[in-house]
Amino acid sequence: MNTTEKVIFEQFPYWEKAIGSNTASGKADDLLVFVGCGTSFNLALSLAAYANSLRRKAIAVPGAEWLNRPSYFWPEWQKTHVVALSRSGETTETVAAAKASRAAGAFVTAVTVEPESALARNCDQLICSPTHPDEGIVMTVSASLMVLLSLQTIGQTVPASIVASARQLANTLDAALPDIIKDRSHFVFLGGGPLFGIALEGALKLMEMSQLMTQAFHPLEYRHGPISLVDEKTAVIVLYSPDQREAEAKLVGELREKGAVVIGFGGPGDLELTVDVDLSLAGLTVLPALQILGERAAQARHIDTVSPRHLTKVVTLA
Ligand code: F1P
Repeated sequence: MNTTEKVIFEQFPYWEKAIGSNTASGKADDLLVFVGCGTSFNLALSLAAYANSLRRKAIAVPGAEWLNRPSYFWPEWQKTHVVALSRSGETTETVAAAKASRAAGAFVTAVTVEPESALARNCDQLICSPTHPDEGIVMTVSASLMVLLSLQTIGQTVPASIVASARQLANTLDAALPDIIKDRSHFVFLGGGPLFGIALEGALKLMEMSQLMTQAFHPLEYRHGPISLVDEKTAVIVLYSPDQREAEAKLVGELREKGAVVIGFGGPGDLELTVDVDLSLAGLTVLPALQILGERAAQARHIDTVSPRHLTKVVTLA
């Protein structure tokens, strides 16, 4: 077992420490702006959707965009509560966006696993929980932890039972891997609402780990052009939303007819996985399973995810 795989399966005690470690914060009428880069931006997208569903107004913006052209996203910078997500707390654009936001009068919360980082030193509120010491370049445990902590920050209760749900889901998918994705080289991740950011993260993870082309879409967007690429090389991972299950299952039927193999999280597919939490917790629950999917896809191609090509743990710009 390599270190990436070990860390993915050993993440749950860190979840247990983080559950209940922070509570809802911030003024309910301020616009929440979730900011991050890479994985942290994908998580931001999901968290903004969750916050809106809890009646906290929210948007998600990549670090460099919020730093360089905030007015294209929201006209009143100073009346915002910026939640800056960064595992390392050192990503140049995210740290600069946090500093600039504070200088403009915004309240800044940092969500990170590094309490001594530049981001931790440049925020009004620090939300932090330790991650697995062996976590490498590919972000796994800390991505889950930042979602968990941020959900609690927006007032979502995370029950202890989520650990068993997420572990079970990862193990059940893993039992079908790598066979279910054998000879598949085009991976498509579909998810709606708060699951869109998670679909993007599944796609980024698998791409970083396996160097395969991946894509992510809102489910019903997929018919509007992207479907032209589907063939026997395609694997589609569908993160079903309970309220859209019928429409999404219909799409899955069409994709299977065109040659795709489908892994359905919470709905039909060649493999149907039970997601035993509701939509409010589904994004967090599926993350470890998506991480192990990336790892198994990499192993099938004999790629070592401990040192992924062209990637570094932190992107710092001179
Ligand atoms: C963000 C990030 C990762 C990516 C890569 C470089 O880091 O872009 O998502 O996988 O390893 O860094 P951070 O700001 O969350 O530390």
